[in-house]
Amino acid sequence: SPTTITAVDVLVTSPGRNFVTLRITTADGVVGLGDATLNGRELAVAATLRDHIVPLLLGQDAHRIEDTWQFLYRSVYWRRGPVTMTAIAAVDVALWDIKAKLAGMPLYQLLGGASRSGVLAYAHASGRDVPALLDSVRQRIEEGFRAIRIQTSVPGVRTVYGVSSAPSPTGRYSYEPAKRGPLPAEEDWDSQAYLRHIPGVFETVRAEFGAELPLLHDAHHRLTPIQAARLGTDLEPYRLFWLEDVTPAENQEALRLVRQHTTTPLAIGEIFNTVWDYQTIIREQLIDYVRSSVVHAGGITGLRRILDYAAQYQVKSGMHGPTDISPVGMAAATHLSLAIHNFGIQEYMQHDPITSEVFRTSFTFTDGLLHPGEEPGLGVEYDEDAAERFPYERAYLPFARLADGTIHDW
Ligand code: GCO
Ligand code: MG
Repeated sequence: SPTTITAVDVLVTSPGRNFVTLRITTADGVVGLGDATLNGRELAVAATLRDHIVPLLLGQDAHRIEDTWQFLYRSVYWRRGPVTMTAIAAVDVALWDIKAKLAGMPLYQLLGGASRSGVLAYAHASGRDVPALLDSVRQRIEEGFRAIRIQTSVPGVRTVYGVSSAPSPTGRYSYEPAKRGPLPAEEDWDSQAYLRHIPGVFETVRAEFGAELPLLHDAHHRLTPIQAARLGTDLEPYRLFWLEDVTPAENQEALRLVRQHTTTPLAIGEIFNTVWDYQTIIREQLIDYVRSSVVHAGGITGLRRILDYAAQYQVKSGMHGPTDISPVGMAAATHLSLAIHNFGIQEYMQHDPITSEVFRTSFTFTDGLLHPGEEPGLGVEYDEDAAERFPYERAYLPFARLADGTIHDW
């Protein structure tokens, strides 16, 4: 039939950073793209797709999205996990791209149509000291952002998550955690120094930019429950939009203690991959925002299931959108964010300009809002010739040690 899958390609490229893309082609020549990028473990997903999943897709009907999702989820037997769920996500998104192209509609139309005029996006601002941070916030506001994530250095700590140390080759002063090279970079950490420093930073940012600007912060899984409760309480005067990943992600119960102590809204889940990771924290209303991306939580199909569950408990979306979500993943996020009812906010870290030599996108960013555009499907094209100019380079995320050498959560 015309919608039979006749080719599936796993494409690895590194325009500015590594990306894995799945390309599915039907007998009629309709092409769908899915993002399969798992930062620092890219080739594991590429191998799962190439060696195990591609043979299962050839000859199948591209229209059967739900059945394909269930087949890939249940037939693996070893369910869940980031590698499997990222691979499933890439297939799922590529099939949605094909279905929307065949329908002649932008994907958000198939997902129920627009629920809003645009998708509120937040940017990253960071600085090695407070004046540099304030400059970074100003720059983001000038770029049009209406919500800003604040990360800053901590006195006495050499390198801190979320703070850029140097401008990129293209001049953009942005933070990129994955470092090319044979070994991961070692960073250091001191939770007490961090807890002492951060509230004053937010006090200064609020004093400078006023009460209305939505401010976010990411604690990147580093605190114990009682430390997280302290931070949430200390930040209450500054009315954060959210405080993200305060405790390590494995322990859902940890958030009970945090929640008892603070009204600072909580977000978690960028490293979760199924609804089961959220079971307790959504049912007990321990969080306010779901951080999962389309890419790491089983695609449009997987993430929509999580968000429908979340909606029953007034929990909203806050999809992960760092540079390690490729333009394909960002496009999918924008379509889904436009369509769902319980949208909260969308992270938009912005790719290095060189990335657009490979990925041609049609989503737009205007006055603080993302819009997926009106191209049929996802609205992303992959330039294979350009991609070949940027071969894969091994890159690792950093890890952290305390002053006495103990490994800490990064
Ligand atoms: C975020 C994230 C990222 C991650 C990165 C790891 O909130 O955007 O925490 O910065 O660290 O995606 O690959
Ligand atoms: Mg985060």
